[in-house]
Amino acid sequence: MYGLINKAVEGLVRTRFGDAAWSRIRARAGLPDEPFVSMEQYPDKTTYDLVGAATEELGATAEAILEEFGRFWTVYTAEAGYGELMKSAGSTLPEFLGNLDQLHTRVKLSFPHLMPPSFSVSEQEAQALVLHYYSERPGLAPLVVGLLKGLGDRFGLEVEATWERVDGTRPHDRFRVRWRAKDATS
Ligand code: 1MF
Repeated sequence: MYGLINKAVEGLVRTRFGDAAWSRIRARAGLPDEPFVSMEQYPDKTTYDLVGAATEELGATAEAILEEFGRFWTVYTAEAGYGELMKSAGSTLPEFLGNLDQLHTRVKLSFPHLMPPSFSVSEQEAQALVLHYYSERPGLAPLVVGLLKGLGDRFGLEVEATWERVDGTRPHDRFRVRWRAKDATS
């Protein structure tokens, strides 16, 4: 994956747990003490190893770390030069989710090695929908839960999401997403 992903993991760990925690996680993942380069390609294994090392150092589950990362990513990318990209995808949660494939098509025009997942929306209601997530990369459904919650933060919504694996001709993860406006006090 593009180094931007690993930089974001580093940013999350450093801001939430400090520089020392990051040093230990990086070392435990067997990675050299060198900065990640956003536009360079890294093996997916690098990212998975970082998540694995973080579970051990922080005593948290991979699911919890992936979810936290997903939430962080929506803010991180908006601040790391992709604010316009995020804006262009929509100003409501359902609109944004319906535009995710277009968003990735746009990124891939500039960064052709992108291996984007694919999303589609079904069963849309006033405050609920079903999101289908197709990815070449295994095990990342909890990350998508975090992305949904991060988008909720972005749009002032409290988001609940449950997911299940769907087998068949096109295996994927299916999320039942529900939201309501966050009240002003929370
Ligand atoms: O293949 C990739 O490197 C890759 C990287 C990031 C593929 C997808 C993504 C984004 N995606 C990550 C989790 C899913 C992984 C998977 O199933 O394969 C999150 C998608 C997403 C969902 C909800 C809301 C927002 C989302 O992302 C917005 C986004 C997506 C891509 C980028 C930025 C924001 C992006 C921009 C530039 C990139 C790479 C990704 O590459 C760079 C970066 C800096 C300099 C040069 C190239």
